[in-house]
Order: sequence, then C-alpha cells, then structure tokens
Amino acid sequence: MKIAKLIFITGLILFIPFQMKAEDGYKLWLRYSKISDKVLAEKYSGILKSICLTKEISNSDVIKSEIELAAHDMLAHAPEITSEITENTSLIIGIKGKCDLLKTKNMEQILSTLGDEGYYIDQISDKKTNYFVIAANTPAGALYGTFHLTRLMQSCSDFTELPVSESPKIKHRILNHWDNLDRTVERGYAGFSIWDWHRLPNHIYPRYIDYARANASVGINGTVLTNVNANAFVLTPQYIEKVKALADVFRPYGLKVYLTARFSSPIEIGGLKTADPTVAEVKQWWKDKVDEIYESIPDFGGFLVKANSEGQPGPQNYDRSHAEGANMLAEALAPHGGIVMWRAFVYSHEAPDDRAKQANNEFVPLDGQFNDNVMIQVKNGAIDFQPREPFHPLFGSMPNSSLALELQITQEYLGQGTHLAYLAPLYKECLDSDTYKTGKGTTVAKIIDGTIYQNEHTAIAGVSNIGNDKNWTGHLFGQANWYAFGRLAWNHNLSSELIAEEWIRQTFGNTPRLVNSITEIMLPSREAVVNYMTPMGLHHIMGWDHHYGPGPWVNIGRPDWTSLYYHQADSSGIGFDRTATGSDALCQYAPEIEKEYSNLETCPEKFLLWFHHLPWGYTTKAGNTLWNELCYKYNTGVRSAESMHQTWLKLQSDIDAERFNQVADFLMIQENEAKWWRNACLLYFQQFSGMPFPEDIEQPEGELEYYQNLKFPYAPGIKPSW
Ligand code: BDP
Repeated sequence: MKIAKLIFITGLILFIPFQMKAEDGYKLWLRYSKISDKVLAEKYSGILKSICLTKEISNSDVIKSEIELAAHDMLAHAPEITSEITENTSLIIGIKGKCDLLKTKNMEQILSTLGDEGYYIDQISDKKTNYFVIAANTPAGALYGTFHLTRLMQSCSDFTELPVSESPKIKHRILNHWDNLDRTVERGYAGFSIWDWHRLPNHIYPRYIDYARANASVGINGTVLTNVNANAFVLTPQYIEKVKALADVFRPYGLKVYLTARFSSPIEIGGLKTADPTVAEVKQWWKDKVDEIYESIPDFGGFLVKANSEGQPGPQNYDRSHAEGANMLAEALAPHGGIVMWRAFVYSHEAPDDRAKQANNEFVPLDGQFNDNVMIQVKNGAIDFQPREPFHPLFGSMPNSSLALELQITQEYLGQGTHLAYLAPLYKECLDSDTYKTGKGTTVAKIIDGTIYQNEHTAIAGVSNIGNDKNWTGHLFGQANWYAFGRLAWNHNLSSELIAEEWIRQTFGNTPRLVNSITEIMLPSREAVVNYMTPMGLHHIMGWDHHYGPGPWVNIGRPDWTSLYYHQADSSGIGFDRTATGSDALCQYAPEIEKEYSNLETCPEKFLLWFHHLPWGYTTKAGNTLWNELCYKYNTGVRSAESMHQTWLKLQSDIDAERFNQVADFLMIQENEAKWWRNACLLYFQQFSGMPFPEDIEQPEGELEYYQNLKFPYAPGIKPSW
C-alpha cells in the first residue's frame, strides 16, 4: 500500500511539470496563448478593457464567454462587460438597429452591404472618444466579428488591417460527417464519432460546444450529422429528440443541423410498401416527417441525399429521375426554408461508359428540372477525391441548377490518419479552375458562389475529418484542413499561404522560425503526396476497400473498382485515353479545355495520364522518357517527405513535447509509407515498361510480391457494408 502511494506521489512530482508544458491539441487554433510582447499585450488589454455588448444580441452569452476566455488566457485580463455604452467603453459589439452608435449614416451604409453574416471592425476616434467597434446585421455576424478580433490578437496583429469588412461569398458552408449511428465513422481516422447518440439528449458533452465554437471561428454555418450511406433510424422520433439537443447547443454559434435522408425511409420506418416519389402517400409521409422535424428544430437546415449510388436506394428504383426524387423532398422542406443537397456522385459498373463521364451523362439532361431549394452536390473531381483530379465537368454544365462543391477534408486517399497533407492547395486548384463554360473566367468558385448564374442558394461542403480523438483530427495537422476548409468556404480568394500562416500562428506561435519552418512543411505537402502516390495524372491505384497504401495491381473483377481500369498499363504504355480516340470524357468540358487537354503539347503534365495513354518512351517536357519522369516524380515525393520530417525535427525546442512527438512520429510513418508507395508502384509498373530505374534515384527496394501480399483487414474507416 505504502509503495503504491509512493509511486503515485513520485508520479505526480515527475509528471505534473511535464503535463503542464505539454498540449494535447484539444484547443485547436483557439489556444489563446499568452501574448508575451508587452506593448501588444497592453494594447490588446486596452481594446478589451470595457466592452459594451448590446444586450439585444441573442447570442451575447457565447460572445461574452469567448471574449472572457480569450482575454483571460492571452492577457490575464478580465474585461468589464456591460450592455450600455459608458465613458470607459473601449469596444462596442453591436448589431444594426439596436445600437445608436451604429445608426450613423456611414455605418448604416456599410452594414447594408454586408448581408446576414458579415461584420465590420474598425477603430473609431473622435474628439471625445476612442473605441473599437464590431458591427454586424445579425448575432451570427457579431460572433464572426468577435472571432476575427481574437484571431488578430492571437496572431499578434498590429491592427494595420483595419477597417475590416467581411461577408461570406457562399451561403451554406457545411461540414458533412460520414458518422454512423453506432459511432463508427466511414473514412474516419480520428477515432469514433463525436456524437454519442446513446447518451443524447440527456448528456451534452462540452466537446459539442467546443465543436460549435471551432466551426463558428472559421465561419462554418452548417453540419450534416450523419453518413451519406444513410440510416433511416435517425428520422425516428427517438433520434429527432437527440438531433434537437445538438441543434440547441449549436444555434447560438450560427450552426444549423442537417441530416442525411435515406430514400427508402418511408418503407423502413414508415411502414409503407413503396418509396416511389410520385405516390401520394410517400409524398405525404415525407411532408409529415419534415413537419415533425421542424416542430422540434425550427431552423433545421435540410437533407443531404446519396441516391442510386453504391447500393443506396433512390428514385431510379421506381424508374423515376433524380429530379423527381429531389423535388419530392424539396417540396416538403420548402415551406420551412430547408434545402436538399442531392449528390451527383453516381456511377455504375453496368453503365458502359467511363466512370468519369457518368455523372454528367445522368445529370446534364435534368438541368432546369430541379426545384429552387435543391442543390446538386458535386465532388471536386469526376472520380473520387483523388490526390489530384481535374475539376468535375459538371461545373458549368448545368446553368439552370444550383451546384454545390463537395471537398473531402478527411484524407481517405491522401495518407489517411498519418500523412501530413495540407489541403488548401488542392481546394484552391479546383476553385480557381477555369471551366470556360461562359467564356474565360468562369471559374468553379464563381459558379458555386452564384456569381455566374445568380443562384439564390450557394453551398460548399467538406467531408469532415473529426472524431473523438483528443486532438479532434487524429493527425494534428488535420486541424489545418478543417481550418482551411472553413476559411475558403468563407472567402475562396484567400491564398493557401495566408491560411497556413494564420493557422500556424494560432496553433503553434508567432516566431518567424515557427511560421517559416511550418509553412515550408505545409505548402508543398499535398504535392509531395501526389508525387509519391499518383503522379502525372495517375489515379485510383490504392489498396482495395480500405484504400490504404498502394494497390496498382488491384483487380477485383468490377472494372470501375479496379486499378487496372484506371492506369491501363501494358507494354505499350500507361494512362487512360479520355480524348476523342478513347472514352472522350473531354467532350464534357468546354471546347477551350477540350482542346488544351487533348493536345499533348498543351495538356498540363500533372494531368497527362488522366487524359492520355502514352508509350513508355514518350518524351516529357523535361526531355525524359515517360518512364524516367515517372520514376523521378515518385522519388521526388519520397525526398519531399524526408525533408518535411527533417524540417520538423529541428523544431523540437520550439514546440511542446506532446504535439511535437506526435507529429514527428507521424512524419516518420509518412516517410516510410512514401517509400512503400514508390517501391510498390515502380516495381509494379516496371513489369510493363521493361525499362531500368534511372541511376540517379534511390533504387526501389524489395520484391513486388511482398507488397502485393500485404493485407490490412483492420485498417480504420472502412465502409461498413456495400
Ligand atoms: C468514396 C468512399 C465511400 C463513400 C463514397 C461517397 O470510398 O466510402 O461512401 O465515396 O462519397 O470516396 O459516397
């Protein structure tokens, strides 16, 4: 007993100082670490000295507690918070029409341009007063403005950015959780689902509040709680009560809840014999169900639907179109202001055409048939969230419909839970792609933000990488992708560099050494992954089902799930011919793109094997044979992974031990797995090229057979059933 006690006490002595220093990543980018610069600290304390938070702001409690937390942790300061302006007031947070100071002509004019969620921050000085103001039209805007202010402070800003006028470019900025009711997460690599359905509605974890805070801090305003491979059970009264509990927690943070709707729900939980969208009872069932949901959750966002895709039921089961299915749900939601996000991720092995063409084949003929509150949710590329894909040809092909962009934040195909891949460059690559559909400048961003076709509803969705791991995202740097998704959803014009810098400053600190070194790791990281997994337009050559690790040999019979179908390697060459001589997928793009990508002279090399089947001896722009170029690319990817790891190791003294060690371990895994990818892919493709590895690369090690025999039946995130 005594010994046990001694061990316990020694343990405390040994561990407490260590634990105090270590951080587990739970606080995300909202760490509010102490401002050590005295001048800045004094300035910020001055701004936060006495805050007038006009009491009419319905979420004033959450704004108040955020500011108190930030002031306490960054400045060891307790602001005075009032609901009236006093002579001490240093900061006013107010919404239009409620606060006299915001009734000046100038302010009214500014606010009139900011929309529902925008905000304005400025320092106002006149003879008598000198105060800061955060002005908005709504409580959500006031909260977003508050987070902007705390972000500036955490980043040690000298406030030269003022005045700030911000409003989101896209209306619905939504996380999609692929979370199942049993708490497994499809393609989730950060533990189990954060939604503890069994304990809801009675137990509210503080994590739910922190989740809402984190989303609000980057402007995310919606969350689909459940998997697109949907379970009808979530629509039963028992679960609606649970969803309501979450919605109540999220509301003050401007975060709406949405659910996935399984198309066969009227049969599975409604006792009907059919789910045919043209049958009156079915329509009525959905109408009643939607009314029931709104009764509990008056600001419910709507439904996300995966229909007639990968075994999910849908209107085509009854020979009805996607439009008929979507509109039935849209009609039920419309009176309440809800929307339907109907996914365009459809393909079938029974369809004879290239999988990359099938979504356009199905959806383009339906353009103009969808109700106004239906959005077609389209993945960034036509296959499936690969490390690199050209933009999806549906963007710009449905001028009479509202298209939403779906991105994947979880890294299903980019190293899952252990590879560092900063995804803002991937998101930007798609957003900035010029579709040319209405002439030059018709970028994906301008299509989805409504600029081109003036859509009332605009949306962007990110498949979440969040789980119940202490640090939320498994890999600490997964947090940067959640952050980047939110920031780009708010403003797609932000650069990847700027977003990385913001995140680094808040997550690690403001020293130039930290900012520069971590930027140096993050910015090229996605390209590194492309290089060591799928360079030059290769795609879909990963392990079967779990999608973990290389699998260029995967051949499970069904062509569209088979690597051989995508790389088409044989002794004559490699690549998928999607020009007019092949599947002609290029004809779905605008003529400018079709011309550019069809022509080998002008096709960007990053997409070469996506669109062309080329001989191994083909000469690349650098003057290499295709085979050598491929080898160089794989090798460059490995080199980049090594250098990311080395750069990180130099930061040991700058970062707390727990976070430093986790990332260091994962970078080691990444380096090893990059070699695994290179070795396995090059050994496999060499069988067809019959050419030697260039001498100036590290020679791929091992036997192809060894790599082909590796099995991972318990890899995380597997899709439960097909
Ligand atoms: C693929 C995933 C699969 C999803 C599907 C989807 O492998 O688990 O169900 O996409 O988006 O990326 O529906």
